[in-house]
Amino acid sequence: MADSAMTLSEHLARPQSSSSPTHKSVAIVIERFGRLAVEIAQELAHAALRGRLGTVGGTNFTGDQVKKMDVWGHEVAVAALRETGVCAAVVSEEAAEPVEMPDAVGPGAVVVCTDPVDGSSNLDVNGSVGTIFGVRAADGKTPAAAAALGPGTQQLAAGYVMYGPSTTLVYTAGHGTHGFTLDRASGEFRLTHPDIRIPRRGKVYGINEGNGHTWHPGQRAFVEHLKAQDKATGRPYSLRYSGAMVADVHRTLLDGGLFMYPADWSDPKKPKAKLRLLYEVAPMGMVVEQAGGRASTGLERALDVVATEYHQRASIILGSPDDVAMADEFYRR
Ligand code: FBP
Repeated sequence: MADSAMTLSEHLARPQSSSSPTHKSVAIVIERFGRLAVEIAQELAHAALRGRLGTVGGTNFTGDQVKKMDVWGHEVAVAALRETGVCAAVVSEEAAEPVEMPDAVGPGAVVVCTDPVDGSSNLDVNGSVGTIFGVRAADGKTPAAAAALGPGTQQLAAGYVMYGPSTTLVYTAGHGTHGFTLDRASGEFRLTHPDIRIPRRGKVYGINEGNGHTWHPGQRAFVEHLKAQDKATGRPYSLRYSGAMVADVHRTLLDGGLFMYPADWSDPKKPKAKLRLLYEVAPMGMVVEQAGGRASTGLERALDVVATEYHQRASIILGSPDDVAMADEFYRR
């Protein structure tokens, strides 16, 4: 079946997508992420043989240790997006300042926010990692990257690539969420998961329980609720946590349940989140909502959070709509 399935390029070219210049650029950018994913998958498969495991030494502008694959991934992603000619700026996890691309101007120009290699802690242990992206209209802004600031509802498209046993690309351009699998022989992504619909409720939750002592009381009570024995409501839920947001979100999208990375509420006046709003939380929020799911911070809809800084952090609770609604309820108590 799959090898005759529609390719990513064919899917992006379908007539139903709007024909506005910006939407053409969205298709060009997503198609380019598809080809970039083939390159990254190849490099990941040979990283240990090419001396590309381990860190570059020192820490980056957010105090994190930087992996060699993070730096390489950033460079090839920026080069690929520049090559499209429609990308006016890139906000990347690996660059303190956005990369402006003044050659890309005009009505169709877009701004891309990306985490080129997500799940860095899995790189040296051959665990699943991913690439995440969100696309917004550049709107003639100067600097162009400023168009990335604002709520996640302004995203035109979003998606991710998961590098696991197979390489999967999932995207939404506001018309549902669709999944493709890389046919390594042809280098083409083929439609294997059309119009993904997340189950209303799940049986699995993903969270780093090691942070439990820092959680909001509502978050702690909610996780206790998920772990309580009650056959009638399908509890206890099972815990699954891969250490890479992309892998945990992908499982949640297909099987239902929850992925959560709540903020640290040790100081309730200043909750501290970990994941980044523009290139982790907002893109994944759009992907999940377009599949019938829900994405919350515990206190508000994740896509309503207004980004005022490029590397702003936000907490996230996403997944099956009934499960996320229940989490919000616990936060309100
Ligand atoms: P990066 O690896 O791109 O920095 O992403 C952050 C991340 O690795 C997520 O993919 C993952 O969900 C989370 O951090 C894991 O964090 P922790 O190790 O604290 O559980």
